[in-house]
Amino acid sequence: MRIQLVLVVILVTKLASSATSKKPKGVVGRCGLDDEGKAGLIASPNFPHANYPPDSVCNYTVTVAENSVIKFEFLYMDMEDGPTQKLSGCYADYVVITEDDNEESTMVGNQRFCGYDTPFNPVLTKGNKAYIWFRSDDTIEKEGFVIRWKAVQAPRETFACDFESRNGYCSGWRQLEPRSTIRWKVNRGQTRSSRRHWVTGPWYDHTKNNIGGSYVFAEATGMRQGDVTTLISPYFSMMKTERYCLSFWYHMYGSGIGTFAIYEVQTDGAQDPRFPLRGINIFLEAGEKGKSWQEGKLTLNRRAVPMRFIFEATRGNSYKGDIAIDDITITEDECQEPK
Ligand SMILES: [Ca+2]
Ligand SMILES: [Ca+2]
Repeated sequence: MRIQLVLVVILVTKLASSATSKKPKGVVGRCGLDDEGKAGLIASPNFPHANYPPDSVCNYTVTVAENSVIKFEFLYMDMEDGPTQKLSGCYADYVVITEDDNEESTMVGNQRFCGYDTPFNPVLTKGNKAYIWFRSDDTIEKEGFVIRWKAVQAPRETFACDFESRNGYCSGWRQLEPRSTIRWKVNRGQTRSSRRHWVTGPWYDHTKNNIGGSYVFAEATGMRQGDVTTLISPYFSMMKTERYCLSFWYHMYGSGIGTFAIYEVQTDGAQDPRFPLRGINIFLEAGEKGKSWQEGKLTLNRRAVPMRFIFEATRGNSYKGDIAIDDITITEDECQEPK
């Protein structure tokens, strides 16, 4: 308790003070700027000589090369504080970054930026153009802000999933119905319903083929016949080449195995993956397939919009029906037949 009190005192002292970080040198702020290239600095009007004026409305744009995205870092912040820096906060003086020429559109980093010091993590755009909006109200002016922008390579798609990450599902993969009690479960070794006699599920995962490797499975125990469990992939852009190969390993061992299906979901708004409409069925297997992992490969054509994939298991007629999947990838070519 005493430690907490000391911490509160320190925090209050920090909030009450002005900016403590070092003022960046060599940058002169102005109201509005169209910047382009690989990197640069944006500072508020009058920086570093005087406070920004009241009632400022300044718009800046940054454009970088087509295949890059923009990283923004807050090098210096000394602005009128708001009650909170989240969504509705920072209503006095603030900076907002958007990717549309509209201050009300989705904010990069999901917040307005204001206040003292630089408590903000760097933020990243999804595209190669950004709009920066600075506003001040009619009272209390401060030294202002300095933001560094930099063109960086767009992050690689993280579609591939071997279920070996510490969080189980790979980044961007999730249960389609998050509140459902029926789930794809991360597991190592045999499934619970198979520990004593191997009657369902895999012995080991596919990636490592040992007790250290993980996979996910739809546990039949506790489900009723016909219950479904769904895993949805992150967005995947299929506009680069004419053909793609979706490859995955699945395991369907047990006398009560149900069905395993894959659906392709368009993300242009025509089909909303949050609703039961599953998109287009591109793969379907039913019944037992033996004790070994099976390889599934699907050649897919170029698509005009990013796609997501839903992996769905439907429970069969008994608990001896654990369906498992592992090692999902997409490669930029049509599927090759095994040699
Ligand atoms: Ca103000
Ligand atoms: Ca694995």
